Amino acid sequence: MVTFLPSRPGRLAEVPSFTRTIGGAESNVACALAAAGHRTRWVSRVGADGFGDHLVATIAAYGVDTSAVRRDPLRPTGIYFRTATDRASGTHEVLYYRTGSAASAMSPDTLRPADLTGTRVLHLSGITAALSPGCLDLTRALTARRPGRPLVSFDINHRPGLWPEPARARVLLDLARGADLVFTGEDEAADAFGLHGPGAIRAALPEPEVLVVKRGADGAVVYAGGADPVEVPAPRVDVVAPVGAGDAFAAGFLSATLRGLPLRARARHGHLAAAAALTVPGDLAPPPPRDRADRLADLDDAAWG
Ligand code: KDG
Repeated sequence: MVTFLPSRPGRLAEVPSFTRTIGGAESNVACALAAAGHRTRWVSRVGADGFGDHLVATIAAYGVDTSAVRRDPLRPTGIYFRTATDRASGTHEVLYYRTGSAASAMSPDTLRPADLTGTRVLHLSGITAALSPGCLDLTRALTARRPGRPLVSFDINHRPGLWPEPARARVLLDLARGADLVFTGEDEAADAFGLHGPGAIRAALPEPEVLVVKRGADGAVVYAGGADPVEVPAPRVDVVAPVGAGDAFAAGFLSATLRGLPLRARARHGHLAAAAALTVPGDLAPPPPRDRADRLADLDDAAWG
């Protein structure tokens, strides 16, 4: 999506002007992974409009392969506006203009399992599933277990504003059950599913081999198979805006997964990438250089606590 960031703090009704940038959970992950040196492809639909031109050009400039992005002459590129985060409450307002967007017209034809030959990781999120029945069918088809598929990563990304039906909790849980690696926030799981605490979340989601429960400043709890959960503290940062930090975490975790790093190091790379995103107003921040991130991820637990 094209994203509009406010020129100053305040309610949407009061902000006089906005700056255009880019956002969108899956493209954020693709950009961050490309910036971290991985070969990445983003599959989506945008309008045959100037916003679509900007979005595709900006994402391609990160090094992401956008050759599978189709332009829809009939539907517009999705956009959204948001306010600056209110420091006292940690909240921000979001206004989406994406009903009937080009991306909402995606369907299982957009990406067939056969198109994934040679792909190591497929990253999906609950946001795409929320966009339309066709997008939900696409997400269902891609999370369906089948032999030889890539590692399927799924970020719950619960957005009640996009998806008001009460059925969304069950649908989101079913999608997550089909994935190999699932990311969720602890608060998000409480809001979406009424599940309180990492243990309850794991009990409801035993299928994914790896489950990451993010706890904001309190770090993350990572479950892998039947092993005891691993708690990984987060570095302390002065938060400018939380939006995009979850995507950055997923990208850092996936990057370390692709590099075959151990579980704790994966979560630490997730935290380091998220810390970078937390300190900028937009969704995307350049991830720390790999050698520096590796040195930080290798520090003793005491330095991370
Ligand atoms: O994770 C960040 C996303 O929430 C943001 O870029 C916008 O994709 C978005 C959404 O639908 O909320």
